[in-house]
Amino acid sequence: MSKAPAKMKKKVLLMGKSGSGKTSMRSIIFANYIARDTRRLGATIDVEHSHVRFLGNLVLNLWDCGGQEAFMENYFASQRDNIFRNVEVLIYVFDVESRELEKDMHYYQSCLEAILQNSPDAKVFCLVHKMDLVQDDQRDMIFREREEDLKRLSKPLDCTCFATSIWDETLYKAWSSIVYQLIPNVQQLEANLTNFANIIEADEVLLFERATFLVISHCERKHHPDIHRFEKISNIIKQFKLSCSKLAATFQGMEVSNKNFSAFIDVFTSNTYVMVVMSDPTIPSAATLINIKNARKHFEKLERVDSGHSSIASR
Ligand SMILES: Nc1nc2c(ncn2[C@@H]2O[C@H](COP(=O)(O)OP(=O)(O)OP(=O)(O)O)[C@@H](O)[C@H]2O)c(=O)[nH]1
Ligand SMILES: [Mg+2]
Repeated sequence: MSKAPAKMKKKVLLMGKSGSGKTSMRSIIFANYIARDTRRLGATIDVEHSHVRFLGNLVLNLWDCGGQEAFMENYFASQRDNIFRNVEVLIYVFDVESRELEKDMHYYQSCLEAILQNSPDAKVFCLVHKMDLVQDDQRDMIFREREEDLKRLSKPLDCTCFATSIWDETLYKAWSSIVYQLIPNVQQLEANLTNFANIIEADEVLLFERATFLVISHCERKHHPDIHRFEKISNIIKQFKLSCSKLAATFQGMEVSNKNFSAFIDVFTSNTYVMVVMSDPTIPSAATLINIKNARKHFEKLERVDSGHSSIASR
């Protein structure tokens, strides 16, 4: 008899000044909000904890830290150990339109100091958020400037920066990348996906986490020019799935075809959806659907073994 693998909890700190958009992002990615609904969110009081089950045994322990100054001061003083201990990931959110850049940076540095002391191995991500408020042709330049400053200020820690907005797919790109770092044995998953793609002769295969629709693994066998396609698909399909559930329907899958390719999106394992893109016109849809069906069991098993092994390794 196999024992159920132990849960693996990973503490994720979400920080940044009040109104920068922390709770908005969390609600959209993990709680099925749509962007418009976030306008109704009130300021977060102290810390809001949430546990998100992600890929079976992986549990994200999100600490959404209210950013009002009185709270921030507390985090760095009386609550310091409690907040900054055992952190796996720090996500620091900057409002790109903030007019108190210096103060924002000051708080960020205090935060890094506390991280260095208490969780020196934590991974650090900075989100330059609300990019939709910046004029289109200025976005790249402004982001690069900020990124350069942040990387310099973060030393000796390394930080990865993303330009984000709740109003487009950039949010999915950032959160996919973050979550990707937390998935145990993601390389093994990717190797198996590559195998699968080769066997069925797909152009591309993607795996999405089932609840969030974040891309957690992919294999590209034929070059595709749009580097933003993953997050666009996450965004579109998640919206569609939410619309379905409002109509009391469950989204199971879909097939989209034109003269160049067919794309199949389908429920895959208990924690994932899969997308398969095929362009060989001699392979009938039915064959691909059967191939997907046959691969399920293998990936289901892989998922269980995966998380089981690594939960032992991580002790
Ligand atoms: N234009 C724009 N507005 C955003 C974006 N993200 C969030 N907002 C808005 O910003 C406001 C504040 O968002 P919250 O998520 O509550 O901010 P918070 O960081 O949680 O604030 P505290 O809980 O006080 O720390 C809301 O009205 C959101 O709709 C974005 O990407 N673009
Ligand atoms: Mg909040």
